[in-house]
Amino acid sequence: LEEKGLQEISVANELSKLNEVRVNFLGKKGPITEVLRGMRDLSKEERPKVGEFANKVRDNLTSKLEERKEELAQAALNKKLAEEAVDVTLPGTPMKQGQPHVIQQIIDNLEDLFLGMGYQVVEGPEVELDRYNFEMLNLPKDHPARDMQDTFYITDEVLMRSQTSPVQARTMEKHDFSKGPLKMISPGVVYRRDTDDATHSHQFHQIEGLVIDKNITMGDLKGTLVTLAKELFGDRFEVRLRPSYFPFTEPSVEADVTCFNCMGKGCSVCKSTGWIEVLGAGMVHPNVLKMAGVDTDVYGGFAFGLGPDRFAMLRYGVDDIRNFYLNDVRFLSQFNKRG
Ligand code: FA5
Repeated sequence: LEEKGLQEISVANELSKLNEVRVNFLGKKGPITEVLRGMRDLSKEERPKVGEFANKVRDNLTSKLEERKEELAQAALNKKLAEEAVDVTLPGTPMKQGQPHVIQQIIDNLEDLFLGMGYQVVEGPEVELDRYNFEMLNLPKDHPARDMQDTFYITDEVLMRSQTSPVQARTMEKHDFSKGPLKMISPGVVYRRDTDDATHSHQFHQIEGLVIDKNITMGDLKGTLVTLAKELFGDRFEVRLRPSYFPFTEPSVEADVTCFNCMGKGCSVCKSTGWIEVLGAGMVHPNVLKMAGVDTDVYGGFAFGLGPDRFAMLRYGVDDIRNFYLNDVRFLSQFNKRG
């Protein structure tokens, strides 16, 4: 019986089979239990001998069962580990990589350029006070030029900024000129009640630029704008400065770049002018400097505000600004620098 039990234990190759063997041999209805139960019919002399023998067989089978159980558990674990092993030499599954939005790429590019020229990058709030968005920029409450930027008002005094120029006013006000000149750019989102069309969006980006120092001239402004245009477009496009009007600069200019769509011939994108307006600029108005507490006998400066959305259109030949805001990955992934 013992031998048969041991034999069955050694060939049981699954835990369930092993359990069957245990029930068959050691269970309540098994032969060993039966022998132990039959002891009362034995004589006094036989009882201890048979008892001892039966117990030995039971203990032996029990310990072998335990051993085999361990073995099977170990084998199952080994099998599982082998199955789950990762073959590190197999090629991986390619993962789609995201990238900054194309307009952010233009902003990053310009930030790098201006940081290299010693400018600092400053951010300002999108929900702005009328005071910074208009008043400190030489646009008192009833100034007719406020109509140039149709603005989303939240209350009489609070609005969605219509330009990044309020960051100029905020930064000038805080700057300590005894520590050196002020050179800053400020990228960000601005809002206007403009009707959306191919070149206008009600929410778009601007980058403000401001330099305040001694002996700043219009020549410094022009040099800076040409450097900027060359960086983004290379020599393919022409830049022209046109006299313009902004309440916060005097004199003021607007810069146009050759229309990418018709290369200057005139088409629907540029409304037949051959040019696309990309920025406004000028020499900072003395009133603006004075309101920010800058000594106009010593300091002067230039400022510009450009539209990265329009720059992105020009650089990549995108004929409708609204494409940038639809968030269609098929469109946006064309501008994946990582390929
Ligand atoms: C301004 O906003 C002035 N703050 C710029 C400035 C700064 C002038 C400092 C002088 C000194 P303007 O309204 O022209 O100016 O807008 C500047 C640029 O923003 C435009 O040249 C154009 O590129 C872009 N822009 C204006 N309106 C829209 C619009 N609705 N959608 C997309 N881009 C726009």
